[in-house]
Amino acid sequence: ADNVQFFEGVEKLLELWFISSKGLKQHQGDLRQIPRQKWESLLKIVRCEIISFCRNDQVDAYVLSESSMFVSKRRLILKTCGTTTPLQCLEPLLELVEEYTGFDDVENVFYSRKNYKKPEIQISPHQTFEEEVALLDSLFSDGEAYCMGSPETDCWYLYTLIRDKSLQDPPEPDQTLEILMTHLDPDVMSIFTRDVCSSADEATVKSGIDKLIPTMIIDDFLFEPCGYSMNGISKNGSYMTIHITPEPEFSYVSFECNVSETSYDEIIRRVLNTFKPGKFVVTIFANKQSAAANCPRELEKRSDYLNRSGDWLRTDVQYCRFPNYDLTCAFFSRFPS
Ligand code: PUT
Repeated sequence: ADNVQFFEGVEKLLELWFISSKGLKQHQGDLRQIPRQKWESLLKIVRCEIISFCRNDQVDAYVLSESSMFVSKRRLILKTCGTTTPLQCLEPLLELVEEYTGFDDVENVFYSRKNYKKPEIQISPHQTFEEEVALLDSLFSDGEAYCMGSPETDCWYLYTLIRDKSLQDPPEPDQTLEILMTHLDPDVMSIFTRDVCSSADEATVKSGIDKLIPTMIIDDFLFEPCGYSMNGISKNGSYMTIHITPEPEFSYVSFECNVSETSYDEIIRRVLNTFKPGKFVVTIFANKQSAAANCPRELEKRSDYLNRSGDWLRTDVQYCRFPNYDLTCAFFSRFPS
């Protein structure tokens, strides 16, 4: 209907790893030393705010009015949707980090996003990837920009630093799985409305989100009149996060986690059976130290997902080898039955 106010669910995802030029071994700094009020001021620049918080010994997890933020010793993940402006906060963020933690260098940056549904409503520098890259290039000397898929239809953009080796020796294991879904099943999406569920917890259980990675402690939020966000954290420091824009005209769901698995096949199938998307893009990053080191290759070889809730065929795939990570980005569409 024409009276439905459009919302851009597609997130901008920024992941930064900090390091000290004096080496990490003796370094006492920790991003969690940055006071809450400083994060709040920074998030004002991004045009969002904190609405919920949970933590464990390894990671602080914030649910934001527009998605999520995870803060651990030297890694920051800021994922924001709508018309937020995360790259506007980058310069003040680097200053804040140095002031409170002593980290004086960035080991790596990953800035990524899917193509927006409505780029014209975004605020500078986020209207085009070229403008985003120009800002990132003004702060980092060794960044490269990539576009996977087709800019004419569905694509996924990435900016990352290309350095010969990790500054930390040996590098710590790291991996990330992301699934970005559109054209979702309207019956599933209705769960994430106040008409159908009266609490976030009800939506989490009814949809089966609580079963996707059962070891996660969940902090969830159901928006008024609709929309849903959750963060999950587990004792070993891994996280998951899901954000849902349920309106049928522009439905969008993102799933992300960094659990260490030798195969992501099972988690991907669970996510597909839970949300039943019409289309989705999967990205897997893994470094050589990770138990998931072979997962980017595994995804590269997968040409379909044939499941109880649908058959999806691959429409495009790209495999990239970076100095410290392998990455696969694969696009799938539901096969008409
Ligand atoms: N979103 C980027 C993930 C990179 C590896 N942790």
